[in-house]
Amino acid sequence: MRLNSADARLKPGEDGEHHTFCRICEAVCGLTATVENGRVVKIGPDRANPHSRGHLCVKGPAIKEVTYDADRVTVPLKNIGGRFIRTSWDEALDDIADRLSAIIEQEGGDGVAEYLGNPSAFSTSATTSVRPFLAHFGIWKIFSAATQDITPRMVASSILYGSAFRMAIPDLPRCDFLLMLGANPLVSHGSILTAPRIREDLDEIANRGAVIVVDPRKTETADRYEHVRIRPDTDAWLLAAMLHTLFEECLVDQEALGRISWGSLDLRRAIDPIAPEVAEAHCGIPADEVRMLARRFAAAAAPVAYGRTGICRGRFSTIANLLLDALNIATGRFGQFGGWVFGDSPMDIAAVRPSGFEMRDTRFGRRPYVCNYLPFGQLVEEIMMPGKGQVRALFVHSGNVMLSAPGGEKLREALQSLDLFVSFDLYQTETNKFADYILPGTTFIEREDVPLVAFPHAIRPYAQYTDAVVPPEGEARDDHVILNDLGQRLHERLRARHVAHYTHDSAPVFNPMATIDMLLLAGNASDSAGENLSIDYLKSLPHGTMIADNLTCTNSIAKIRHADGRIRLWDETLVSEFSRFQNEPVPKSGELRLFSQRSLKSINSWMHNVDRLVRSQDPALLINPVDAAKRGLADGDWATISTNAGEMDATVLLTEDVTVGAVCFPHGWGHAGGWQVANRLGGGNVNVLADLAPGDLISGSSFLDGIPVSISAAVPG
Ligand SMILES: Nc1nc2c(c(=O)[nH]1)N[C@H]1C(S)=C(S)[C@@H](COP(=O)(O)OP(=O)(O)OC[C@H]3O[C@@H](n4cnc5c(=O)[nH]c(N)nc54)[C@H](O)[C@@H]3O)O[C@H]1N2
Ligand SMILES: Nc1nc2c(c(=O)[nH]1)N[C@H]1C(S)=C(S)[C@@H](COP(=O)(O)OP(=O)(O)OC[C@H]3O[C@@H](n4cnc5c(=O)[nH]c(N)nc54)[C@H](O)[C@@H]3O)O[C@H]1N2
Ligand code: SF4
Ligand SMILES: [Mo]
Repeated sequence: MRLNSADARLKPGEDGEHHTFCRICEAVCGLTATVENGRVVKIGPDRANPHSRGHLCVKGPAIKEVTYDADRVTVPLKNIGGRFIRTSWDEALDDIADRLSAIIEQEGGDGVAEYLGNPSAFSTSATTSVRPFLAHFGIWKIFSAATQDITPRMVASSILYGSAFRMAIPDLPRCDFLLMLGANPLVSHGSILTAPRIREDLDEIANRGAVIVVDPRKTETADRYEHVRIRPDTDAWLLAAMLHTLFEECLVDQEALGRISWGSLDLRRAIDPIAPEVAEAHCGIPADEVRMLARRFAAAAAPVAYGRTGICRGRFSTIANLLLDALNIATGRFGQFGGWVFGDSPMDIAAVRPSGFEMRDTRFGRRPYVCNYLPFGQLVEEIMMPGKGQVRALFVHSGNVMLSAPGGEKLREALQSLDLFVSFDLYQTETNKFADYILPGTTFIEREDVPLVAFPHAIRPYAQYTDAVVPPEGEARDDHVILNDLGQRLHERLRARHVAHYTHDSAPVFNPMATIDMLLLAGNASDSAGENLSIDYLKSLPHGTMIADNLTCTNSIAKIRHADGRIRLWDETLVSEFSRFQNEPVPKSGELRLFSQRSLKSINSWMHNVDRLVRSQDPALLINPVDAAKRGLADGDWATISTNAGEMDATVLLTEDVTVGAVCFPHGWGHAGGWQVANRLGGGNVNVLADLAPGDLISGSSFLDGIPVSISAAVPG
């Protein structure tokens, strides 16, 4: 029965308990926010939310402190000679439209670039407006956090399934053996995997069988289950050798391979040289252990392998992701209960989008263009290299590239040389301090939304609508509201200037919830009560609704986007990548490789201005005592870490948690923006050590995990 209680819901800012959901990470936990006198006074779990059932972490409630932070930018700011001065929306948008229209008149969309930061993926306002806005004005040079965390996965999916947006997930509730590479869900709460109570799911799998975590560090997740130590950036060898063993020992499901895929012979040939002994030399995992792992995987009743960012930031990440899927496919686990499956999204965008992977002609030659994202390093080239099509204007939507992406000084120089740099953010950051304008955005409790990121990858599909809990602070505006306004002004100027290549009759108009409603209608999904999903229906259910208790799983094969409906385990584009892989020399003895770490109270480079989250955080370089002793380093010493790209100092923390030959430091630190608490914190910007050149060549993703570093004792300071 449809409840028509939409009108009974609290309006934004109305006193009482508002039910909403967190949009910091992919778990999208249900939250209850108490409003008194128009302000949020408390945020706690929404125990009646059927999806998270009361789960939350320390970060969700802290959005209250972010929303009311004295350092937050809540009015449009204009940079005048290095100082940010308050301006009006009208003045800011008029000036931006004037300058942008001049650039577009000269260079077309080629003269403008966009960087989409991580939080934009968690905002329906942003996801339904930014890309269409760019497309409307012919802007195609898009950069994104995706090249720092997922494009190799997307390229592998595009090859395998015909769509970069088809990313399979492990059916956790029904598997009994989970092999997990490069993921730490007890801290990250899952990525490309929405399961807010994931610890319970993993505990149950461990009880039924095993959870095995392959990671260079004994992470919080590895510590709770079985841990296999690996040298950073070598997962492709482990997976290749596991597959090698399965083929050699006739443990593959030939029937399933023949029925649902093409190319297994080519793939088998490509991994043939990678015996477990070869993997041992690269990964540091004994060959017998590699064989045992393969046999255990094949012998389990319902095994599945899953990997995340730790296999997306190296030099062979597309291969690693492809082989991960191949392991699932070759053992007959694709599209099976407890196996490797596509989620049941209520709106299937992947079904209508193109494959999402192409090589695109740019003024620097052909470059990977993955879901319309160019390799990050190209942003610096585009800005710095004079000539036709030079990027002179940049938009950044909720991104902090100075800390989150490679580049360091070169990137700073590029940002400073732009003619127009407009940032959409909540704060004055290390990045937008070089901007001409900072346009204040809303925090997630100030906007209406649906949990878009959770739709395709939820283990137990669910949907929810939330209104804003409170109206925006100051003059903050949603992204689509800003772009509607800017789009109108830009449209008028381009028409007035008679810009030949601008042919639109009207400005673009964005209405996020109308778009989502249309997509839900097209998706024709209903919830477990049998009601068709629509925004109106979701409005009547303040705690959200389960679409189903479990995934369908067996519909996965029908979701393959290749015309013949079969998986491609091989593609011509892989030939050169595999030859690079096969010819890669074994790591030099004594080599140290740097990789990343996340912590529970931190989210990438932000939320570091919330004192109660950061008080206890003091980022340090984790190093194994064996490696520390060779360099004469003791606990608490200062060390200098250097690479061919840069140098940074850090205190060292000796721990056997980190495998010998590897060191670990979290990203997102080294603050020097307009956030006063964050600026006082320790820790340096680890990404000054990363090179602008991509690591994984086929996807163009950045090389952030497994960077060879040298470490020596430093002078304190
Ligand atoms: N070495 C290394 N580097 C990494 C990683 C790593 O593991 N190691 N991880 C990578 C990953 S996975 C990611 S996703 C990227 C993240 O990289 P980015 O997306 O570039 O940066 P964030 O640190 O998430 O910064 C988000 C910015 O958005 C602002 N913001 C937050 N919420 C909102 C909002 O609602 N509206 C607006 N307008 N602004 C908002 C914040 O103030 C902040 O300035 O970093 C990557 N970089
Ligand atoms: N608390 C918290 N939660 C977050 C975030 C956060 O900053 N803080 N960020 C969010 C974002 S943007 C993302 S993308 C997700 C990421 O979600 P996850 O990928 O689950 O989280 P990470 O902690 O990055 O896990 C990557 C793991 O890979 C390991 N690793 C590094 N290099 C290698 C390697 O070469 N091989 C293998 N096998 N492992 C390797 C690291 O030690 C780490 O444990 O987390 C999200 N959730
Ligand atoms: S786990 Fe993620 S979604 Fe849940 S409260 Fe924490 S940050 Fe928010
Ligand atoms: Mo990410």
